[in-house]
Amino acid sequence: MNAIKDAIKSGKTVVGTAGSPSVDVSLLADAGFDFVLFDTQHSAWEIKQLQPPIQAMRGKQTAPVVRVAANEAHQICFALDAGARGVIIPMVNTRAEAEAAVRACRYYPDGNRSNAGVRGEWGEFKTYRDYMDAVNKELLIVPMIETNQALGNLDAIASVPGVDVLLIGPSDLSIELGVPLDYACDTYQRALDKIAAAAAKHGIAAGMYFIPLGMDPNFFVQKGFKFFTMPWGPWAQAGIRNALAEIKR
Ligand code: 3PY
Ligand code: MG
Repeated sequence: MNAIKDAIKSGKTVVGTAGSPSVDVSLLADAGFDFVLFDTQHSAWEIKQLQPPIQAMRGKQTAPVVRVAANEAHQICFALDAGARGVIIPMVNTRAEAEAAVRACRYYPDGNRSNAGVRGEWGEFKTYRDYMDAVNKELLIVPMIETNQALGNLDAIASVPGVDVLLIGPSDLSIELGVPLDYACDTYQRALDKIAAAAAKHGIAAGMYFIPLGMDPNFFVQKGFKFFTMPWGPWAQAGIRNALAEIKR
């Protein structure tokens, strides 16, 4: 029903990439990423313009995942009505905030998602209630851990039913820790280990929103992280360079 949720539940590593309004996201979906990210917090995507690009991914294995700009029910509702298969929620700092995010993702009786008969790209269902039940159960819900407050509430956040991943906001977390963008220092590494341990303890995944420049993704894989985004540009350029070199050799 939702391949990315199934992958996370079965302990697989998932890798996505950020789409942008100037690129046909179906090209990225066809390249084999587990998800394409629509970031409405820190990129040019507008939450109300996501339906056409998400529709363009219809029938593909790659999941559309939306980062909302804030932990607000109406933002989450826009993302889900557009057809997101996963939602990333920034700055989730407490159990109550995690619970509010999960409630906003789910229809009654599991939550308070508003319903106006708009539904995203989740395939065919016999009845509307079947769609509601499927999304309630199958949506991937990803709160971001990027503050000292969240670091102090890891168990409380990770134990909220419905939370699938603890996703680190690498730069905000480094700023909060007083080591801005110093991803290699001990303070930062200790925080990463604490988050990975909390996720493992509660049987969910830990993730890095991006891999800091110059760091090896495998370093994070070895620490137990399972959810990443990688920039597709350098990989595409490398592939094109190689193909050109083959022709021109
Ligand atoms: C962070 O680094 O804090 C993020 O949220 C990534 O965009
Ligand atoms: Mg952030």
